Amino acid sequence: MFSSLFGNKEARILVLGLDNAGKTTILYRLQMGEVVSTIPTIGFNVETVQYNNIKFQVWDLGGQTSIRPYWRCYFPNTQAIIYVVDSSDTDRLVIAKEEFHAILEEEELKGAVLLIFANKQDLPGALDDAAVTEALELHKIKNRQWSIFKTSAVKGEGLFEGLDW
Ligand SMILES: Nc1nc2c(ncn2[C@@H]2O[C@H](COP(=O)(O)OP(=O)(O)OP(=O)(O)O)[C@@H](O)[C@H]2O)c(=O)[nH]1
Ligand SMILES: [Mg+2]
Repeated sequence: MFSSLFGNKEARILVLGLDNAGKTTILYRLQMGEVVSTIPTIGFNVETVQYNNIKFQVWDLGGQTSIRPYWRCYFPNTQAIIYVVDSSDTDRLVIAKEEFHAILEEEELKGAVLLIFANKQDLPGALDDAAVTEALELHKIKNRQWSIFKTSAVKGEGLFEGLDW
């Protein structure tokens, strides 16, 4: 009753992207406000992030090639995807694009809004949001809500702007 009176909402968010993109770093930056040292995620991490009257249940899944097929186990009931890209890893942007467009085809995710983080903006040579938009072919997205933000998980920049959206 309390939450219905005061408008507390809950949202289930999946954080996806290639290995080393910064997903786990982003999760703990959002949750604790700190940079934690990470190891490659085998499986998942899940944390609740309370922000602006919304309780975000944030699922961070491992991004290595061999475990990407398991992402789909987490698709049901997802309101939003945060797709994290290492903007400095230009060699793998094509793979990042292919994985992203495969996600767009998923029936269970048809209703999910799409928030893209062009992460690692602090690194020299990182592509900006316009270049990542181009590389991921975001303009091909039809009838979906999407937005892209420049982020640096290590500096703590851009992440909450994305959540605000
Ligand atoms: N310079 C810089 N490094 C970052 C940033 N975000 C993450 N990293 C680093 O990138 C490496 C990988 O970060 P993780 O958060 O473990 O990556 P992940 O996407 O969870 O990787 P998997 O669990 O293997 O899917 C770590 O060394 C992080 O410290 C960033 O914004 N800038
Ligand atoms: Mg991880």
